[in-house]
Amino acid sequence: MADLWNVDPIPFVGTSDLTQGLGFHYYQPDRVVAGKPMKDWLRFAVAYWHSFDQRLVDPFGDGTAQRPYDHVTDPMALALAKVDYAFEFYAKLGAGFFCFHDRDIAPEGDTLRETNANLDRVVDHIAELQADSGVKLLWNTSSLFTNPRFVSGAATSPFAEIYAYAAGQLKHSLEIAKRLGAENYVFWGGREGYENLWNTDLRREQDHQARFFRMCLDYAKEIGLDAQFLIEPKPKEPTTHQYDFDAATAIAFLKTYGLDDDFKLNLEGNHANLAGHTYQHEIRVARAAGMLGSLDANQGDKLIGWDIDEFPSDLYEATATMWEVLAEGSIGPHGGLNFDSKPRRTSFTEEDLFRGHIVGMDTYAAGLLIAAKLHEDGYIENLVADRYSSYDSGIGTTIEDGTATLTSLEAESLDAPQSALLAATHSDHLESVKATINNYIIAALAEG
Ligand code: XLS
Ligand code: NI
Ligand code: NI
Repeated sequence: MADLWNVDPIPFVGTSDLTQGLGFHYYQPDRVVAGKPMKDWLRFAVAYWHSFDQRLVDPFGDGTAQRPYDHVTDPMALALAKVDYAFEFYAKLGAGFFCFHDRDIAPEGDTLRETNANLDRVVDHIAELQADSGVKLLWNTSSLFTNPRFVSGAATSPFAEIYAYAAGQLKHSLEIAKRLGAENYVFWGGREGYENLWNTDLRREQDHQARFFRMCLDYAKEIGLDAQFLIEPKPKEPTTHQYDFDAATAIAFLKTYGLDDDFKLNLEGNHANLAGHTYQHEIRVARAAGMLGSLDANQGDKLIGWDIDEFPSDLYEATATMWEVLAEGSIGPHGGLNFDSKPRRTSFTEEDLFRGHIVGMDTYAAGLLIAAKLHEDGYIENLVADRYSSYDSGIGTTIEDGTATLTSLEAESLDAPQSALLAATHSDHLESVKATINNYIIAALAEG
């Protein structure tokens, strides 16, 4: 392996040295857990924008990042060089997938035609390295929010010229998805929302957005692109209100416009929190609708409101996430865990970029081990089955099969004593459920 990064390939070190930051303590790609190798459950992806473009800026300070390609100054040469660095990074980390926005990988020209030409040169190089390495494209997407032209949105822009430009840009992005064998294609509506309702025609903007998605589906069909389309919900930031607010809102939008058969959801931990939900909530809502597509693994900070995209380190959250994934059988039909995450500004070295991914991969590998142990024992399944068991016979069955009426249910209830009704509800023991989950976390990690 070339040595573009000043870091050796990351080894598995197990749990003997608990402080080794450049080794995996839990992640072993080929270890079989719950019937599948870890790497197939987790399908880790590196996010191009955070890992290779992001300079670690915040609203109050310049970038601090030190990257091994910083000496390259020509924008096109830099774009091409970064591809080499990126593929060596994937190999040293052992990540099988990557994700990118069109504008992450190549500089824009003055016209869309020039921009597409720049893009194609870099895509050619990516295609070569994908063929050499076997690393796959989990998804690509189009940045319809970075360039100033998208200041008022793209598919929801009040200005038809901008809408048209976005559509043209998207067309090429779908062609790239096809060329690079993308398994999914993501739509994150960064500026598809509003800043203020007084100057916004909400209904018209949503109709336009649905029309945009329909055109994308039609074009994908035309070119034979079979990537799973995904919407990534987020409630706000950069807009005051984003239309794909959360999983439930995105599902309602897709159903309203008859797009629900062709889309699933890409869910992000930090976005869930911004919407006032847990990550598990968003995943469960998507699962309930048959719409779990993929996961953007990151976490927010309890004390900071915005989307700060920390690498995930919260074991409890990773356990809940992987419990949902095990219950589902996979992360959606073609999903994976994309680290939509960046190191903190104080973690600016090359090594730190590896450390960030390592903690994320290890956290999810540990979450998988814990969740597998919970599933193996059927602890949660049994608990939930027991809690709803009154629907499995008698009056409960009549409710579920649709034969119950208000009159039949009233007859059951008129003379039922209060004490019996209250006793029937005591099946929960939520405090001991929480304690048991803690016990599973400790026991599974002790086993390693
Ligand atoms: C921003 C989003 C973005 C999407 C892809 O908050 O998470 O990074 O994942 O456009
Ligand atoms: Ni994301
Ligand atoms: Ni995000």
